[in-house]
Amino acid sequence: MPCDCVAVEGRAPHQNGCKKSANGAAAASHHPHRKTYDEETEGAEERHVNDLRYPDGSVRLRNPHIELMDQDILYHLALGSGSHDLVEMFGDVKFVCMGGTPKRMEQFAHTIMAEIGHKLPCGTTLQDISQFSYRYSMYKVGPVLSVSHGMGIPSVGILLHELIKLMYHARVREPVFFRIGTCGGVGYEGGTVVISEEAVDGSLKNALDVNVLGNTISRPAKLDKRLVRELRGLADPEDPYDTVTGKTMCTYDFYEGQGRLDGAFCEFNESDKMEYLERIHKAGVVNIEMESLAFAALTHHAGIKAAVVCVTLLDRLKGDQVLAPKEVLDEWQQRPTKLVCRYIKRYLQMKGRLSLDGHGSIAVKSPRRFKLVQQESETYD
Ligand code: R2B
Ligand code: URA
Repeated sequence: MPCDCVAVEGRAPHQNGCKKSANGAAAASHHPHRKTYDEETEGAEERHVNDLRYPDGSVRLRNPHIELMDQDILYHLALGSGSHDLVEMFGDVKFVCMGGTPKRMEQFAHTIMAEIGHKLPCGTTLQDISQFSYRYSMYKVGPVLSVSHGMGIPSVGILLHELIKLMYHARVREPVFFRIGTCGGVGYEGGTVVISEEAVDGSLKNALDVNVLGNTISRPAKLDKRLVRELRGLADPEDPYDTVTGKTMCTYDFYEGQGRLDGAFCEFNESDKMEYLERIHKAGVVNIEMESLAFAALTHHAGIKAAVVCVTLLDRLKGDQVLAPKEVLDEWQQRPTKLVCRYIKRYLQMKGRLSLDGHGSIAVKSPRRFKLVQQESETYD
């Protein structure tokens, strides 16, 4: 039965609230079953991604229920499609950058603001958009969202469901997701930057197993190969550290799950541990962390380009404990950030959207006089 829905700006009809697709048949005619995509080539990858987008490049949800809902509350982000104008608030987003802690992602927001010359209106500051969720924090700097994801697959999984829906509600076109994080190196010393080629679980399986209604679904944990190459190409030979690519092992635990001998429990010995680490190293694993499997699997399932860039905090072939001093760890954690900033800057430069005439809410005319005024102000009680 034909309906009277109208496609808006290249998007298919039935997206926000049209009830005519409420019966399965009508919904299926607008959301035909997507082919499975265990194809190997990049061409197939591109087709997979295109299949999951509307003609204007915006994110298509693989869930027929959402468009039938009166409103969609993104509970852990303290946002909702009925309460917030998500197109107005987030429609211009291009990059969604995620990392573990709220503090680090607030810092990232300030860094990217300086890097891309984004100006806030005078007298205003960055605000945590999700502060009332008390779960994740989120900052927006022009086309960049900076969001904390917490620790582990369940935490990043919940966030990704809501961020992918946010992209859909906000009609964001061709977003790119980054995870910027920390990890243990396998054969790489602390401070090495690792760009993940793909994510594997503790038994080297390149898929995320999700238990749905009592059944296990395996979702391929693939990352965008071209994005890996582009990021690799942005590593500066002058950088005083190595930037490498390889497989990332993602585990459900930091201690026993990563073969550490220093957890509260341990039922294996040093040689069992080394045999395992050598085996995964030979299989191409270069680092171990705790989110990449869900990050790769859910972004791939949504047809969203994504990359994982981490810095190693130690070489797991040499030990278990993170021993580097705090200042050193802080500097190391800037390294993946730098690479992602270079990527975002280069993209905006190519699009002619980079403004380098200031940042924050203050425009400086003369740095020397600016400093003098600041110093003078500080001397008054
Ligand atoms: C890296 O560091 C955290 C564990 O310390 C975890 O979130 C991860 O992936
Ligand atoms: N994060 C991890 O998950 N593992 C490490 O060894 C270091 C950081």
